[in-house]
Amino acid sequence: MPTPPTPISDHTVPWPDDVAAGYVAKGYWAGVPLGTLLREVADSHPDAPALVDAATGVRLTHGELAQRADAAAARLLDLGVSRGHRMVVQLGNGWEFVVLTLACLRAGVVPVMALPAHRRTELAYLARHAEATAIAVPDRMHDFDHQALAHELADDVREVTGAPWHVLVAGEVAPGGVDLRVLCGPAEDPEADRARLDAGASGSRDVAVFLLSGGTTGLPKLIARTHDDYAYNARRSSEVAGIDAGTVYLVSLPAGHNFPLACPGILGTLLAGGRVVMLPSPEPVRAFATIAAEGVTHTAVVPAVASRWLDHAAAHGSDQVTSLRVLQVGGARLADELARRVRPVLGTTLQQVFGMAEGLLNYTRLDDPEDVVCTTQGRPMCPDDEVRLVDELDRDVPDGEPGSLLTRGPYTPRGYYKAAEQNARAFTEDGWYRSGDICRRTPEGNLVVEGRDKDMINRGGEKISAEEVENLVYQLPAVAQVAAVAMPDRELGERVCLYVVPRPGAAVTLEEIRAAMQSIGVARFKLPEHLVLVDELATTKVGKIDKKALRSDIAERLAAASA
Ligand code: OOB
Repeated sequence: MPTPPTPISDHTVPWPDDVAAGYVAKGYWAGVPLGTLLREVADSHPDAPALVDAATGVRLTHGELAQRADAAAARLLDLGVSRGHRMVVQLGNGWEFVVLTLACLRAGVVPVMALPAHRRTELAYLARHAEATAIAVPDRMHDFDHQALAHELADDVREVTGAPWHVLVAGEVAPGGVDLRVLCGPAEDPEADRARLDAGASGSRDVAVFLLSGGTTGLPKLIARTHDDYAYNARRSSEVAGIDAGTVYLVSLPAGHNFPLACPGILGTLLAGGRVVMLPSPEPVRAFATIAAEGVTHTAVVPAVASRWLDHAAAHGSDQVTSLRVLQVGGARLADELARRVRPVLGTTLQQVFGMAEGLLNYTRLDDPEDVVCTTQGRPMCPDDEVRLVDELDRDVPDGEPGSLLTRGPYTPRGYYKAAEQNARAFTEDGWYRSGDICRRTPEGNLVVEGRDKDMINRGGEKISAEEVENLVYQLPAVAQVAAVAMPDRELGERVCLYVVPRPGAAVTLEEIRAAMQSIGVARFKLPEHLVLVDELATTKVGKIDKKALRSDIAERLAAASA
């Protein structure tokens, strides 16, 4: 049986022992792997509905879901994909995503949560960096042949792992692939599967999933979330969002994002015995129809989607969404004016969520005064979340002043996976994560996100590293110098704007840059949407490109153009 070259624990940064002991003593870390916790829920509610795939009509009870997850886990073991192995998961929002994720948690296979938008550059990097031995993809999605790309990665990945590369496909399976729907199909011998998986269960301190960082560096970093910390993340989020066995939670954001996966998302809802409804996109007509048909009580969206839903309800009424009790909005700053429309227009309670795949989650509480809900991004969910707001020299700023947010806590790992160099910058020596968000604390202790000091572009909740885009654009011979900056946008909050200094005598257009990036194969949301050609780029006193100046320059140009 092939063994991946490196055990995950060789490259993770654990919490210090005394700190970990404190988290156990306080009950945050339950000492039970997520797969086992989910299995136990199914034992207590076997006949309760657990999963609905709104696109295909597939419906599973908690008992059926748990049995299928165990069966799929056992089939993975039979394939040679086993505890400690890594699998890139790039699936749409269908039932297979849930069964496979649970199967991985049961088998101790660590899913690397890729996004459907990722292309060759991102997938090859993730698979190599994680030393993955398997990938799960749809056959095609949005006219892209994911299956073909998954096979094309084989040589690239095997160069690193030296192990077979398994391509699991949801849909029409080409030769050489494994049929994911068969793998995730009904169990043949549930008791035997269960005994086998219980016997080989993960340790609770083992890594359960790899999440992707929003990213400020050239390549995305992997965040190793352990069973203990991620189970707490999901369970405590459920409490704060009012999730219980009667909850019907709609997933319409990409399911591999931390927000719909575990804040409380899929895992938090299943752990509470509730029902998860999977929908491929948050487009309002289908989303509203699904909310009405399934009696959805909770869902999570980004501000750009909230805005579309508000417009849709304002135009067509809110009769279809009367079951919706909590609308969580996060991933990017929600404008106060939009927030104030949620209750009157949709008739539902707004919960703002300021979170990060690295850990820390802030929520407004369901019983907070309307003013707090509409003008703040909430407060940490755990009493032992530590948050500091600091100046450039890491000194705490006075209360009420904006500062850069640093955090530690029971579900915020102390470092990225296999990234010693970045860790030295992104974490302080005593383990605080530098989120790069500039926040202010209100007198009641809520946080208001006022900006950021990290080089990232937040396009409607999709995080784009400026450095990653710049590295790609530097591959064009006509480009002498490039800077990627956020430009303000009504619909998405921000979009990618490029400032380029062309080489003498060379010309370059936005279309050429986009075409070049697409031919390399990168996620579409990273493509620049505006180009400004300049003779030189302003620099700061220390000789770095002055991004702040560029951000105000593009904002001024746009304002002048629309005046
Ligand atoms: C969520 O996670 P990521 O990892 O995609 O992005 C984290 C970053 C934060 O550092 C912050 O810059 C921004 O996204 N952000 C917000 C925000 N929520 C996230 N900025 C302003 N207001 C908010 N409410 O985006 C994420 C993870 C879990 C739950 C919700 C969102």
